[in-house]
Amino acid sequence: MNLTQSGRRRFLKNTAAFAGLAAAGVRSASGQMANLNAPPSGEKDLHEYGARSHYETSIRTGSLGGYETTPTGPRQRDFGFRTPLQNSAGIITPASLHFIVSHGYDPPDLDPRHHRLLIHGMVDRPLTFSVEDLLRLPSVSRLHFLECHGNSAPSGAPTAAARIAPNATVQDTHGLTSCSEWTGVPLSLLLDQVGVKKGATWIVAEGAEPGKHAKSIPIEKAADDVLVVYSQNGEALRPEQGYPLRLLVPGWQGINNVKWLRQIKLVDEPYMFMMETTKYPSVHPDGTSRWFEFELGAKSVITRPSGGQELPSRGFYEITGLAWSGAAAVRKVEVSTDGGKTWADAKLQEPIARKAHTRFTFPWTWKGEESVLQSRCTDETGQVQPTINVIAKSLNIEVDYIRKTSAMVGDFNAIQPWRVDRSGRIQNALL
Ligand SMILES: Nc1nc2c(c(=O)[nH]1)N[C@H]1C(S)=C(S)[C@@H](COP(=O)(O)O)O[C@H]1N2
Ligand SMILES: [Mo]
Repeated sequence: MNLTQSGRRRFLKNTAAFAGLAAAGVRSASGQMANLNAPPSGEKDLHEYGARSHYETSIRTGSLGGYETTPTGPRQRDFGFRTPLQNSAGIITPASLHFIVSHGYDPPDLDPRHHRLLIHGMVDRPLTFSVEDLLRLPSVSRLHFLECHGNSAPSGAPTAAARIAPNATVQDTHGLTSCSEWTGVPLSLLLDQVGVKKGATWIVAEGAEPGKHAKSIPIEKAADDVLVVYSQNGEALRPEQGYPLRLLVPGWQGINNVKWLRQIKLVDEPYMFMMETTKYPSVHPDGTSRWFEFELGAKSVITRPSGGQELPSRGFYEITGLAWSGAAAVRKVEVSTDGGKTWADAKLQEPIARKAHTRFTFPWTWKGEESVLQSRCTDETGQVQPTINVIAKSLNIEVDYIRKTSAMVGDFNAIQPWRVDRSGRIQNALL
């Protein structure tokens, strides 16, 4: 059976609420305009699709995966690139600099004319949606951050070394978070279309790359604020971010936000995929691990001045950074310039959106003394960003274990201290 064809017909038939739309869909005009100022052949016309000034050099840093040797044989490494937060302004991350975590694969080359999203399992009517089908449905645009829950963890060999080194930058420590305006269709609307059967308690979402990244998500969340997204910051998703469709699961660990989304199945239990059971959960010294933790905690970091930078002279500096929480909006950010002895409220910039980065600023005059700069986020639910010592205590582990373990201590949202020495050099002072 050709699911695509029949699914599409069913979609059109069952979409009673939107029956006024012509079956042919709305197409954009594709007429080519003659370019009177075409550059000599071989040269790019930067007016057709913009590029930044060649003086701007800020880039993602990371690794392309490949293989690494482990005691149990070769292992495919993750494909990970970090956002240069030290140069960030406001709260939107340009798509070109959005962080990337992909489990070993380049983005698959998916043609949006042929790509389909299938929603099936414990439903009344399984349906398939093309991108064009989704574009006809009521859309929403929302500001949300994404964050890999390994972000800022000072554990997990071999890459942790770079994150806890004294010369680590905020890109090294916190670069696995970014924030965008995402546009798409609420998943709840699609679930209404397929009709959720009683007893369906989870969804499992799967991507279209060779490794078929998949994730189990409780149905309450799926029906709450999850989006099926096709746009990022006003244009189509980038291939690295899941073109042409991804799941956006606000405030929850990055791993839930399935890219290159091709099917959602409604089921009555989590599917225990490799990534959610063995690879991603934090492992404790006693061998236990934490499964199915979803929501990211309250977190913040000073992005400027920050690790690896240098204050050229004494005098005034605006301290600035980002704060966010997976639970709610940011209520308050406090800044300390004396190693945590005293704290004062930072100013929060508008807009302050739920489950989005919030920009804070704090005026500071450096008189040449050694200083430790840090920020502390409180969200609307009252969660306060903890110190590394408080985290270790709550997990019943030693700070030293966090530093030395090759397992990842994820969801690590500790306060990040940056030490300014008398010469103005700034270093990572977490450990
Ligand atoms: N299909 C697919 N989706 C995926 C992944 C993946 O490897 N494949 N990685 C997940 C992880 S672990 C994270 S942190 C986020 C990262 O999203 P980004 O690459 O758009 O920043 O995507 C998630 N979705
Ligand atoms: Mo991740």
